[in-house]
Amino acid sequence: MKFLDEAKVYIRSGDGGNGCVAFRREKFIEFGGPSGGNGGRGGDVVIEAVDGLNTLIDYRYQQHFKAERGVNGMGKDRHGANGKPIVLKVPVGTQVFDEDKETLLHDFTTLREKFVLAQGGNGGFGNAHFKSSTNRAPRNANPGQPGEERWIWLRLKLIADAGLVGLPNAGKSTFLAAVSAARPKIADYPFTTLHPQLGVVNADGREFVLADIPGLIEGAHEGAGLGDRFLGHVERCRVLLHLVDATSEHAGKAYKTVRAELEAYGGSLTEKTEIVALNKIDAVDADTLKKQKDRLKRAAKKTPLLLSGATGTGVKQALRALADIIGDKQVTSKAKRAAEAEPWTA
Ligand SMILES: Nc1nc2c(ncn2[C@@H]2O[C@H](COP(=O)(O)OP(=O)(O)OP(=O)(O)O)[C@@H](O)[C@H]2O)c(=O)[nH]1
Ligand SMILES: [Mg+2]
Repeated sequence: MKFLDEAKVYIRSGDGGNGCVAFRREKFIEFGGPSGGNGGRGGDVVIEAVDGLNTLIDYRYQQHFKAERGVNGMGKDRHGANGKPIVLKVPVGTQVFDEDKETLLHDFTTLREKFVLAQGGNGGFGNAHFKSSTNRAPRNANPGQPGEERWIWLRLKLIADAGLVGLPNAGKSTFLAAVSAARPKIADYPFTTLHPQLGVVNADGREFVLADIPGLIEGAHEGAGLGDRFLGHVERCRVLLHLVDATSEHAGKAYKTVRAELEAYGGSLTEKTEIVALNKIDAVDADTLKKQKDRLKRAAKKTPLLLSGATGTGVKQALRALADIIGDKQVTSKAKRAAEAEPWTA
């Protein structure tokens, strides 16, 4: 498995160190007084969005993360050291959910963002702390407070501006390869693409990130094919490019199948702006093309673009249409590197 977009992780912050009960004992010094130091604070569990990561694969190998405990206080007024925090590193686009998988604890959208998942326990006071004018030899100290423990879910959602959807074999990966430096696997069988792939597109100087996801089939929301779990990756897109294969049996039905799956997935996918394109127009004769175009137009209730990812026909227009919706923005060099650094192959 090369790609992991979900992981369950156990975290525990450090317990606080105990306070200490001690008295100063030295030759020639009578009643040296209390000298028990405080316990150190336990370490926090922190989670941070870092550069250069694009999968949660690391969490396949390690699922338990514990921060250090605070050191106990000691005699001679020595305080215990604080426990070291532990930092979980995740890619930008990661969402942190509670154990129920529903309560969103944090959504990482920018680089170097940090979030404290669990605070370390406070250290206990040593008996020196309790010294007062009325109690000059206290014999009590506090225990350190326990750290917090919990299970959390990490879920990665790609941050792309535009997303490619369609049935398997519609030519999505071919399109991505034609318009970006990404080199997705392309073949004439369904489910060639097993995990999402990003590419940076340059449309007349306007740049955006395009995501190619595995094809959808009827029943994907019930797990058919590769299911619809990858649709999470297009949830944040501004616009969808829906490719329909002109060589398929019925372009209108193909379109509707995918729309039904987008609908069943929920979220706001069906409310997103959609650009519909009839793809592989180089592979059909003029009659079939007209027939398929009409069917698609009727199903989508708008005129589809005519496209061939293989020969390049209509590709520029499609990119322009996407860029018009996305608007002006520049893809940062970091996002570019992340997108094109052979994502998903850890
Ligand atoms: N003639 C023609 N063939 C195309 C075109 N685009 C893609 N193909 C072919 O169609 C087949 C499927 O292409 P892919 O790009 O792998 O399709 P996909 O939508 O990514 O498929 P999955 O990853 O399985 O969902 C390959 O054999 C491509 O060579 C096109 O514009 N014209
Ligand atoms: Mg593909």
